[in-house]
Amino acid sequence: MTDLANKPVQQLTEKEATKELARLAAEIGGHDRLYYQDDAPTITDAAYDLLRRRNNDIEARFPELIRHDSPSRKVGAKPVERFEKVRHALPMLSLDNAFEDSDVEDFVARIRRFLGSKEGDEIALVAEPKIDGLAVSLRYEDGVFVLGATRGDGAEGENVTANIRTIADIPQRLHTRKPPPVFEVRGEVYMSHADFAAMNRRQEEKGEKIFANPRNAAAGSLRQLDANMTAARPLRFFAYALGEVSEAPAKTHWETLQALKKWGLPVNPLAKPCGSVADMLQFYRDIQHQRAGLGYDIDGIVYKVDRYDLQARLGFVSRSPRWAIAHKFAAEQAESVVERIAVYVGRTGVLTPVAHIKPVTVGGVVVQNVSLHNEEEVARKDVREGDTVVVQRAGDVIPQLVRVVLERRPKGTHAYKIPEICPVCGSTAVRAINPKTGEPEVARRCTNTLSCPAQAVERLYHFASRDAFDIEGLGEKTAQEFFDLGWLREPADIFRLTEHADELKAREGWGDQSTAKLLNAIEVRRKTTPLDRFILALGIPQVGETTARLLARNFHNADAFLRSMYSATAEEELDAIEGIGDVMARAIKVFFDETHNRDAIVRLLKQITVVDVAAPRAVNSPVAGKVVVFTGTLERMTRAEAKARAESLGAKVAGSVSKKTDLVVAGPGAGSKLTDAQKLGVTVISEDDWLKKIGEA
Ligand code: D41
Repeated sequence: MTDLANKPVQQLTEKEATKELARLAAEIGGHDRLYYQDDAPTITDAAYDLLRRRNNDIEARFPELIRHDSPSRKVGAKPVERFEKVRHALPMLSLDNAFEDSDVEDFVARIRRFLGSKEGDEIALVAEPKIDGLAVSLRYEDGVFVLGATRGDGAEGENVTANIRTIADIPQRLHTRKPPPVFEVRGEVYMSHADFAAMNRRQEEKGEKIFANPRNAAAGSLRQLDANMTAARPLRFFAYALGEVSEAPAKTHWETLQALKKWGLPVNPLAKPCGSVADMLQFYRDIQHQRAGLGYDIDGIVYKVDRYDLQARLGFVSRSPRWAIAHKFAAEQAESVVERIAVYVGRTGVLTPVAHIKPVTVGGVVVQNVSLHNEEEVARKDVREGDTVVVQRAGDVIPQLVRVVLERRPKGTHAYKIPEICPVCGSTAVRAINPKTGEPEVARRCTNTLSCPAQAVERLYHFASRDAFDIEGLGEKTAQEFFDLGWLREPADIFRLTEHADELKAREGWGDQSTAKLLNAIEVRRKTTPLDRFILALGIPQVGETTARLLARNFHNADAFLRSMYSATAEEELDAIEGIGDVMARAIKVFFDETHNRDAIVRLLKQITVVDVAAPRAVNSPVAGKVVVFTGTLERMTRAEAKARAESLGAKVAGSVSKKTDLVVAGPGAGSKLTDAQKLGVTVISEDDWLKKIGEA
């Protein structure tokens, strides 16, 4: 393997190249995770760049071997300050709108008149769903993707090539042996409903911005200055037109769609040829019925004249082609009155205000609850109890509150204020500061992470998960089942599940074996879980694996850790740890200040024994575990440096000499500590001897 990793790219066989690309994808992917998610890179930037360069060189030699998960799709480039402007080789036109059936009839009649077509002559058109995303232009030169741009104002857009490369739907090369020298494709970047919901859930858990709809999410994701952010977002693409091309693949729009599909570009599967206005309106109604189940937002139907020669004759007026039109679905809106604004607590402790409105039918569905997302959103729209509001169903799925009808606001209303205590458990609810931006998160959260009923299942499941207590068999479903039975309310209950062994064995889906297996897994963890996993399991906001490990290595055992967290100086002590900033320190302190959390930890520690964690690199060091005292003037380093170095080697540095002291390092001018050491018979060495001892002389 190492031999292969060093073999010059020019000498690789195809088989070796395949192997190398697989290795590089895994390796670079791993380094990306360490860098972007854990903030803990393990190689230098230069070494990382070398891996990437090798990957790119191999791909240049064997383009057909480019992997779907290739690092070249994930960029790795530094974030840009802002996007470069690009002029579109051919302007990106806009679409005229039709709202009524008669508008569509007029559209076709206009075309017939313009072309002078005779009665009975069929004008072939293509109807396709109008994707509610954002339009982009992709440029391929000799079949290779070279430029991706947003539509912008139609004449000039932004260069988002690096971001486009991360979209798995979009091929880096056209799948054809003879690609035209220049080939521009236009289409829509969008996000599916499922991916949108999952992404918003993740955003919410991280306390980051929630997007109002898939379109905004797609736009926000595509316009990330750091392409690595885009790569983490599930964007998709449908192609629907050509831009500048040195050679068109066909003479009609329909055939072009088929060619695009063959060349590896996704084309909407619902597009359909139509021969008459009746066909077009039938298609419109068919799709309208399928709309809610499509899995992505569409906001209408686009009709296009099929033949390119006719398109050319029709030309365009101002910025819209005469040969195409968008038949919009009516925005489904209705008015209602806000009866009450209630607050719900999600599984991650986030407080979400929801407007309960007088039931109203919007697009055939009764709406009575509308999420207001967060307190900033409520303030922005200034929604109050008693207000008349306009609601709509976005993409026909999620009801939204569009605006307040201010003219109809009754007298004596008050601006809404979100409660600062959790409505479920009564604990304080706070808006944490995002460590990256220094701004408060939009989400307000209940701080009773461990025993708030609203968060219980999520927390229990997290507690037992692989990176935390690693209790196999206690997944989300089981945690929910036990919670519903009343057996599990907080982490301590996990270790009392044995009390329910007989009942469990008798339950549907459980037997002697699976019960024994689960209880055994729990017993094993009762005494084998190390401090870092324990800390991670607590679910302290902002504390991930890396921070949990840092804390564990710093405090070594649960006692010392908790004592520090409950002390008045907790924040300073945390702040002093390399890798923990003041925002993080504050978040941790808030967690331990909540008495519900303290009580839950006390109950938990009655059940389990947490295994100590050694300081890193303590092994093999000649001073590991030794208690060392520095005294006098050190000449080769500062006192702080000496202390940090000794601690990193596993020594404990004490401030005064006692029976427990193993070693005193004395420089010139040493006073009482030196005499104490001599009295107690503690070994005294010079600074030079110390450096020799730790191998740094
Ligand atoms: O699905 C769409 N959003 C869509 C947009 C589509 N299916 N076809 C389109 N066709 C055009 C022309 C006819 C001008 C090539 C479009 C758009 N334009 C368009 N998207 C945004 C502005 C214009």
